[in-house]
Formats: sequence, C-alpha cells, structure tokens
Amino acid sequence: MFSYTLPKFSQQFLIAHYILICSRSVLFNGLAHLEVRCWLSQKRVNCFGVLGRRYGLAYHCSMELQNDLLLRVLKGEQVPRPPVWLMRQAGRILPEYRALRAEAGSFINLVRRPEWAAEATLQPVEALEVDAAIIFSDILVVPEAMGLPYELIEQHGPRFPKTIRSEADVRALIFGDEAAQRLSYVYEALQLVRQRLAGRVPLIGFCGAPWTLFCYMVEGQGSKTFSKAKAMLYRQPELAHELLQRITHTNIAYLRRQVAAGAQVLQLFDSWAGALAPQTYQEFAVPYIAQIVDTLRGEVPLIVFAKGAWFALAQLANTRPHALGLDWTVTPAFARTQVGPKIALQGNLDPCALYAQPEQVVRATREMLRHFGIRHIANLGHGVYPDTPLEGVYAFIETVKVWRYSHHT
Ligand code: 1CP
Repeated sequence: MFSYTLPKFSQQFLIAHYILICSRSVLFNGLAHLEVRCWLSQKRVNCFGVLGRRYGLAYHCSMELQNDLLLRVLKGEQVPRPPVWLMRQAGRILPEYRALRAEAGSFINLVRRPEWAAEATLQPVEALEVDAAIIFSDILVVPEAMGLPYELIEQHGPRFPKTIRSEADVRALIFGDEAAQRLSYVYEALQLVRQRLAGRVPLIGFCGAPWTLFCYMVEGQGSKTFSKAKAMLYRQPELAHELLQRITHTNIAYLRRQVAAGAQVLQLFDSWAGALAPQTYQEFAVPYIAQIVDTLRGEVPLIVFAKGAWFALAQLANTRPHALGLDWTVTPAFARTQVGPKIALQGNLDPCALYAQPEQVVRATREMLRHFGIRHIANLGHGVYPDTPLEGVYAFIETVKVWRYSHHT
C-alpha cells in the first residue's frame, strides 16, 4: 500500500470519474460523493499497488456502508433497532488491547503510530461487533499540538508539565490549522481504518470540547474541583475567552482534517461540563460548541456529549447537533422534554451496571431501550471502565442487537 500524488493525466481521469460517480451518488448515495470529494481535496488517492506503481492505478473506490444504522439514526430516519457502540470501547477491557499496548511500550506510542492506532480501533469492531468504530486517539493530542505536551502516569492519569497561567502563555500557543497540521498521525490512522473497515461500519472521529481541553491546559491534570480552571473564568474572563477561542479554532481545523481523512461522524467530548454552573456553562462552553457544530454540521453528523450537563440540554440542543449524548443521571423522558423530538439521544446506561450478572445486564439494557424508544443510539452514560467484565459488555451489546422496535410499540 502506498500514497501517491497523481500526475496531470490521472487527475483529469479522476475528475471525469468523479463527475460520473457524483451523478450516480446524487441519485443513489450521498456518501460516495463525500468520499470522492475528500480524495480530490487532498489531491492524493490511496492506491493499491496491484498493478505496479508506474502503470497501474487501481484506486480505492467508495465502499457502500454495509451497516449504516448509526448514520440513519443521525439523519432522523427510521431503523429496525438502535445502533450500539461504547465510549472507550477500544482499551483495557479487551485482552488484545492490553497485548498491543504492551508491544507499543506506552499509551502515547500506541496513539502516535498509525498502524497500531488503526489496530486498536478495529479490535472492538471485531471482538464486540459494535455498530461503529471510533478512532483510537485521545482528546489530549490537541493541547499537545498547541504546544503543551502531555504524559500519562500509570494509575494516575494524564499530566501536563507545562500549563497556562498568563496572557503570555496563551499568546505563545500554536493554534488553528498550524496546530492541526501537527496531528498527521491521527489522519493517517483514520485513512488506514477506513481502508480496513471496507464499509463494515461507520468511523467516528472526535475531539475534546473547548471547555474540557481548557481544564487540562490550565489545571495540568484531572481534578475534583477544577478550581484553577474555574478561577480563570471568574478572575480573567477575557483571557479565558481568548484561550477558549484558540482551542475552538484548532478543534475546527482538526475535525475538518479528520473528515477529509475519512471520519464519517464526529463526537465532541465535554467531559467536565458538570463542573460549571448553568450560567457559566452558557457563557464559556456553549458558544464554542455552537461554533464547531455550525461549521461542521453540513459535512458530517455531529454528536455532543456533555457529561453532567443535564441543566444545559436545551442550550446544547439549540446548537443543532444531530445527537446529544446523555450520562446516567438523566432520564430519557427528561432529556426529550429539553431537546424536542428531532435530535437523536445517545446513552445512557450506568457503566457500573455492567458489573452485574449478565441476566441483570440484559434486564437493565431492555429497560433503557424501552424508555428511550426511537431516535436512540445505545451506549453507556460514560466510557466503559477498564475492569468491566466482558460478559457484561457482551450482554449489553447483544441485547441491543436483538431488540426490534416493531416488537415493542
Ligand atoms: O492504556 C491506557 O491505560 C490508557 C487509557 C486511555 C485510553 C484507552 C486513555 C488515557 N485514553 C484512551 C483512549 C481514548 N480517550 C479514547 C479512544 C477511543 C474509544 O473510545 O475507544 C477516547 C474517545 C478518549 C477520550 C478522552 N480522553 C476523554 C473523553 C471521554 C471521557 O472519558 O470522559 C478524556 C477526559 C480523556 C483524557 C484521558 N486520557 C486517558 C485517561 C485515563 C483520561 C481521563 C483522565 C481523567 O480522568 O482526567
């Protein structure tokens, strides 16, 4: 497999072919159009070296998605059952992930090498047979690309040796497309995964929402109170807005490049949304999420998951994402009253429910499915915990996969 910049003749050939595929796709399949457009905008195609580099150019044609449940729910279409995937599905719950991580030597090595990141992404698709893949990476690669490298300390979590304290620190950050360009390993991993998925399931790209990335950049690590990050909001609101805006510009450039590399859905993780009061969230988080959703919603469907932000569901719905993720503290009925009938809801079984016996997991999952009804993407209320028994994970996924709306109306 190799990447090759096209000679002029082949570019013309491709453009002619593009027009052909486009006209077909207008009629039959919007996805083909999107894919070919992405190739052309990159001025590169991924070629299979079947006929030799010089003479043969068999290009990777747009693959029909075999399982498009997730995309259909995000478009508001009716489906026979909800799609299911798990936040943090790639990771320590899988023995094959633990083996790959040992081979890589560290989590950061694993993330930075596209070959390994692609393998970690595909592992849960193969082992758990979920309805979507999510690119194996981390939200912390964005602060790193902006100039704040992170490390991952065993049993402790991420840590940033350098943090943001002053106006000079904010001004020294790299941002926008210049920062996004530094994440080429993520884009290469996305391209590899799309080739290897060969249309089996859609591929989700992601980033941390601006407020959550701001927390790590100011605190330097996770926190119970986020008091340093919140102190900046109250003491230096203008500086806080400047930093949030720089993160937002970077996120937009980063997500655009993820889409060009093959991401078919995007999710924003606002993991520390619940640390803010409603009016503070409205001022410092929602406008930046709105900018991201506004800029990208015409390209691919977006899911916004703001953990702990039950109080902001209506505000988040106004940013017009295709779906909102819910944690386990919210009832589906409450969420529906806040967001209206059109936006899909994703979630929200308590990840700890998977520690129970499989029969109990089946019961809890069915109850969740009943309460959500249609326009639902089955998931947990947060990432799956690393010590979750695999029987619980299988019971959850299997229960969703055999569920049929037609049997439960
Ligand atoms: O092997 C290991 O021990 C590393 C554990 C690990 C993994 C598997 C980390 C460190 N990150 C990841 C991958 C990851 N992170 C994915 C992969 C794709 C998938 O879902 O399968 C995703 C989407 C993330 C996103 C992420 N990273 C979030 C948002 C989601 C959430 O959990 O709220 C956050 C907050 C992070 C930061 C982070 N990275 C790693 C850890 C342990 C954490 C959380 C630390 C903290 O609580 O502050």
